[in-house]
Amino acid sequence: MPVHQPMSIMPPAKTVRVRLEKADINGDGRLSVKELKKLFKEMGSNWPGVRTWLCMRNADGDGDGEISASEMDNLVAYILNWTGA
Ligand SMILES: [Ca+2]
Ligand SMILES: [Ca+2]
Repeated sequence: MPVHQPMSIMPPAKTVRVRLEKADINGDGRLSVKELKKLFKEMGSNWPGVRTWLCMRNADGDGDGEISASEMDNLVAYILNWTGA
């Protein structure tokens, strides 16, 4: 059993969603730039700021700078598309 398992294999959508829900630190049901960035850092991303920016560009449908519950599906789909990144 490996002691440390990096995010080299893309997790299923459900796992991604659970992680995103846990990333909502202030519990308002929305993911802010700050909360997303922290999550990507924890996931071991080399460029959490860039990742966050790309996520916002792709998933933040109404452009208010936060991922709401209805935009979460877009974000999950986008993250699952990162295969190999
Ligand atoms: Ca939040
Ligand atoms: Ca939004």
